This record gives sequence, structure tokens and C-alpha cells, in this order.
Amino acid sequence: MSPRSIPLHFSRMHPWHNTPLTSSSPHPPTPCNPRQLLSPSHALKHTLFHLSMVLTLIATLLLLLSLSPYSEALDAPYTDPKSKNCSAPLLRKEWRALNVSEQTAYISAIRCLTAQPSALRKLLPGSQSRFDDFQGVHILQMENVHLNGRFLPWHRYFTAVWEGALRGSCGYRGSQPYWDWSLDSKEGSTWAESPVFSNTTGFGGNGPYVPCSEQPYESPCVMNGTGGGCITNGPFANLTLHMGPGGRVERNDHCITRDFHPYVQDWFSEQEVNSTLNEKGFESLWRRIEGIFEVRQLGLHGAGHLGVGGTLADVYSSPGDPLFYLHHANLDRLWWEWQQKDPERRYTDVSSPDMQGREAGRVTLNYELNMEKLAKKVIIEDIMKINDGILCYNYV
Ligand SMILES: [Cu+2]
Repeated sequence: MSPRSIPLHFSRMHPWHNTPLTSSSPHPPTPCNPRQLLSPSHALKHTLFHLSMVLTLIATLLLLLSLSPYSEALDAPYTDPKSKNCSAPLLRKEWRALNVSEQTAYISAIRCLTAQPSALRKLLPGSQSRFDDFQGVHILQMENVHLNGRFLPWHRYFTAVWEGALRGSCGYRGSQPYWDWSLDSKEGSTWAESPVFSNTTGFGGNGPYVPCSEQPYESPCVMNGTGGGCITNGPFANLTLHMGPGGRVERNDHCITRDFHPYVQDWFSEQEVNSTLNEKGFESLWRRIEGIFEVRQLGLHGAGHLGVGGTLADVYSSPGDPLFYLHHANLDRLWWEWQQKDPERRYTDVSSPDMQGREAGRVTLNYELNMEKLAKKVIIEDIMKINDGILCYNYV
């Protein structure tokens, strides 16, 4: 029975309504006629009828609740099915450490999410798919989770929920891969030739050159890009994005664009990564990674977004480019590496300013991480370790 037919059925049957009943209805036309209640069999029938109505009502409510995207969180990060203490964590690997069938499985799982219907249409009118739902939640949360100390924790949780959705909704059996851009920044390598941009075993490459002046008004366009147009190769060349550019969540069909800025290559050097990891406290680490506080300080985060450019450089709707998740997994890996250098202190260190929102002050472990309806709300404390509590993965 479709959910829509249920209330209709009820309005016909419900004894409190004056709607004429059909002849097939088991309910007598005058249900509370005292003479009829005098008959024991009639009274029993009457009671049973009302009991069945109540049970049907309860069942219907439960059914409607289970169908409603607002009733409960849709996804959760992976947890070890056998033990509560994460004895079998997912192992997240660098993209080029996956074999071709693992790479194909990951890309197929993303394509699967793009084919599944949105569950957040009320919140995100333009959303057409589960893939879009993730992009839309990033759009809605953007201002709460950037430029403040929630940045690393929120993206850690977001990426884990995404990984959980690929597995839970699309039968993916692997883990979230990461893109270690420093490998593409070594002597003799050209960043734009990274295997992640492969047309056959990666995510496709740059878009054709389109000057900023000819790009749509809302698109993020940073001067000196080498592309700017719709990607034309790789598994997502024909993917239609339905929200963005920028913060729009109304439907607005467009393509994934890329606009490589090869000069950011130097920002990914091993030296830059190592000196970032030498920061002493969470606040300086986060500022250094997010890297948007000074014009000349791109940071590893900013460099990844700008280096690929186009959709990925869009502060609101960047998850429209699936490379978002590989980039953020790598940032998460670096935070985790940093934490492990001094676990005692760093598993609880999120001290940093909250420069946005009503709670302006210092970010603490009790700060909420809001995934809208994608996943349950957690607090930062819950995700400080990647292999304990609600998270269960490791980086290799
Ligand atoms: Cu973000």
C-alpha cells in the first residue's frame, strides 16, 4: 500500500468522520447505537473493530514515520560488526595504493549514490539524489564549520558518514580512499598528472579553458586558471549537479567544472606537510591546515580546493566534485597523524576560537557537529579518535 493511500482509506473508514461508508465497510452505519451494543456478539465485534482500528492507526503511523526522511538519521559511520572496541577498523588507503578493481568499486559506489533518490527534499528542494544530499548538507552547514575550530572535527565526521552511506546504501565493501597530494608534488612529478585525474582509473582531469569573464556569474573563478569548463572525461563527465554554485539549494542543473591552478603545486610539498605537522597546538594546526586567514597562506586545505578549482573551489558546494572526499580524508589523516604524536594531550585538544554563530567563544569538546538529517548529531568529543567510540577506521 502506498503511503498516500493510507489516509484516504482512513477517512473513509474512520468512525469519527461523517463521510458515507461504502457497503464493503465492516463498520455499521450507526456505530454507537445502544441497542446494538446490547447484543454480546455485536459488542464483541464492535470492540474488535475498534481495537483493529487502533492497531491499524499505530501501524500506519509507524510506517509513515519509517518512510519519513525526518524521522531518524539516514546514515552512520562504519562500526565494527563484531566488537564494540573497533578491533576490525576500515583501512583507508591512498588512491594509488588501491588496485584497479578497488578503484572501480569506489567510483561505482559514488555513481550508485547519484542514482538513489534524495531523502532530504524538504530541506534541500533542489536535491535529486543521495549524492546531492551530502552536497546540500555541506552547503547548509558551511558557515558553521569553516573559519572556526569545528572545521577539522566536522569534516572528519562528514567524511565518515559519507563512507558509511557508500557501504550501507550502495553495498560498497571498501573504505574511503585519500589523496596524498604531496606524492604529486615531488621532484619531477607534475601535479596535474596525478593518478587521481586519470580518465580511466581516476576522476577525470581538467575542464577546457574558459576565461573567468565567460563563466557563469556565481561560479567561483580564480584568475590564472588553466581550465574552467565542464569536465569532459572520466566517470563523472556527464554527472549533473542540481544545487550550487554557491549556497543555492534550489534546483539549478549544471556540470562539474575544474580549473586547475598548477602553481599551487608547491603548497603540497612534503616540506610544507611536515612543517604543518610540527605545529604545537590544535589552534595553530587548524589555522595552518584550513589556511584562509592570510591572502598568501593557502594552507593544505585551500591549496587542494583551489588547485583543482571550479566546483571544488566553491566554498559552499564543493562536495559536488567527488574529489572533495579524497581531499578531506587526507586532511583528516594529517590531523590524526598530528594527534598521535602526543596522544595524551591531542585526543582532547580542540581549543580554538569560534568566530561564527551564537556560541562565539572557544570551541570545546562539547560542541555539536550537525549533519542535518544525514546522521545523528554528535559532539566533538565523540570523534576525537578515529578508531574508538563511534568511528572505526585507520589510515595506512
Ligand atoms: Cu568544507
